[in-house]
Amino acid sequence: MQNRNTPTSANGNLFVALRAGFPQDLDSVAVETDDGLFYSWRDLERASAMLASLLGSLQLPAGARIAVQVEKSVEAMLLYLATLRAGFVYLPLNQAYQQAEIEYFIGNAEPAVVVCTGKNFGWVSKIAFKAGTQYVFTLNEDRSGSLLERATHCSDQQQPAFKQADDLAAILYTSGTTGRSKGAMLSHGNLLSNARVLKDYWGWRAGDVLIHALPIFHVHGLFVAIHGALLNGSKMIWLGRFDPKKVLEKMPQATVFMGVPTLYVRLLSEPGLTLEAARQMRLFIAGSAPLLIETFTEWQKRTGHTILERYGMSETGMLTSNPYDAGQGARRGGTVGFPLPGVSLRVQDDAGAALPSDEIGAIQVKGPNVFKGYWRMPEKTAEEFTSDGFFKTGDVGKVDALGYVTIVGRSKDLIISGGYNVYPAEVEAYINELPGVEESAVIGVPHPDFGEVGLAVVTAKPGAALDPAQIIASLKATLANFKVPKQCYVIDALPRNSMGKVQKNVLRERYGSGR
Ligand code: MCA
Ligand code: AMP
Repeated sequence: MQNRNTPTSANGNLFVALRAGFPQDLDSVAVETDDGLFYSWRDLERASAMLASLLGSLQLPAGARIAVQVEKSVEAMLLYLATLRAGFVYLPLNQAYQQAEIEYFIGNAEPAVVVCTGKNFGWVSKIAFKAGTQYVFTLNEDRSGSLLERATHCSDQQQPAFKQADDLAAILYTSGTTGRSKGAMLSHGNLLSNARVLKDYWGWRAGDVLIHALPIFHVHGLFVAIHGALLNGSKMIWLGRFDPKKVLEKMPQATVFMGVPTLYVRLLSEPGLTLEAARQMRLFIAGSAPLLIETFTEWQKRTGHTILERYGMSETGMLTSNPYDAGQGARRGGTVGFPLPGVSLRVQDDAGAALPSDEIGAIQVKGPNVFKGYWRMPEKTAEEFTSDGFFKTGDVGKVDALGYVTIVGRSKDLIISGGYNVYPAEVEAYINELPGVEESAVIGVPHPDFGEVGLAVVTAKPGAALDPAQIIASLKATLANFKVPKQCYVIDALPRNSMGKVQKNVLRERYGSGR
């Protein structure tokens, strides 16, 4: 019997598997954009080959990281495919990140190549060259920039690099509870195993068309959505940014939609969301943050469809899913369904003992989708795994007698806002650096659109006067916009317990209504 870690003679490159999903008719439409462009499957094949040829011509070291902070475009997706194809490691970065954040990622990952937008070239290239990056290319939303200019001179014939399943395909930075972000290392095998499981589990079939409305620098838009469509040879209707009206306009030509809960909330506020508008649709999938039961129920009423909620992480890809097939059970709002095939999921108490059904504890997981560790952080990696190889998700939940998993909270101090993760420790560190600030606490409070948003509570140094609006303005100048607390209060002292620890639960009670 072959262990999944045993080297094999088959090429384990994820790109090879994705390309095998392309339909026979390579001239049919693979991607249709909202600004009227059509890309055939042959275009995807040729353009990814040209970009891979370019990367291959740069004499990069094995395992080189290709860091990318660009606007969403089909070309950005092609760059991802080309990176896989050429055998390098893709490192996507949120467009909202500002200088200090980018400086950290580039300094930590030491990418050989950085691709940024033309408007950011000045400051990004300065940071990158200082960190030893060999090449900085530009790629703009309108397809201009040095990356494509160079690639047009490269061959459209390229043999995908030979990769083992365990070889690194991507690094996704996920913030740390104690400060700096950690790079989750995902292998070709991690990504492919998850994509294959989801293809079967969600019943991807011939004729499916996906509306792609998510950003492509996170697991949801980059892996779950794109891999799903490519592996199934399905056309994507590609929206540069989420716009509920555009989604509704495209819905009659589509069958599958994926979104974070905020997307569903915003769609529900459109009068055009009706049974008729959703008639062609086969499947609505939600994840990345808890879907409120009201959203789930309202969606059923308005569209006649039951949203399928699933749960995952950057470190693991998808872990659980409500069933697609009614024969396997109902899709239950408020739950994230069953562990996916191949995923072992257990709930433990603080002492490390397995808990029976319906009891709440720490969720731990194991499976071929679970990452290889945090980039250059062996100790942190070791801390996050149990001695028997389960990954500690930091999520708190339970499994009922039928096997449905419910997430009830998080042991990690994390806010999920509109599907983006915000780590209070990181934001507090920035606030604490501001003049006149003694200390701060950032908490998550409920929000009707983003689900949860950050709220900062700050104390002043003796004699200093603080202006909450000024604090927010200062943060906006340095931090990615989604991390900036929506409200700020200046108080005399933070509530503390007898151990001296800030009582965030007390602050949540006090400010939880988001007043
Ligand atoms: C924008 N803003 C936000 C957010 N997005 N604030 C908090 N949280 C956010 N998510 C800020 C803007 O900077 C602006 O601030 C103000 O809110 C209003 O912006 P708006 O124009 O409404 O925002 P938008 O451009 O429409 O973006 C909202 C969005 C976007 C479409 C919901 O946040 C989004 O695409 N979210 C999806 C994230 C995602 O893909 N997550 C998947 C992670 P100001 O007015 O002050 O300038 S993958 C994952 O979690 C795991 C693995 C999984 O299970 O999938
Ligand atoms: P990330 O670090 O961006 O990969 O975010 C992963 C986290 O998102 C998980 O650990 C969960 O806390 C949360 N998450 C993802 N999907 C769901 C869901 N369906 N319900 C509740 N939380 C979720």
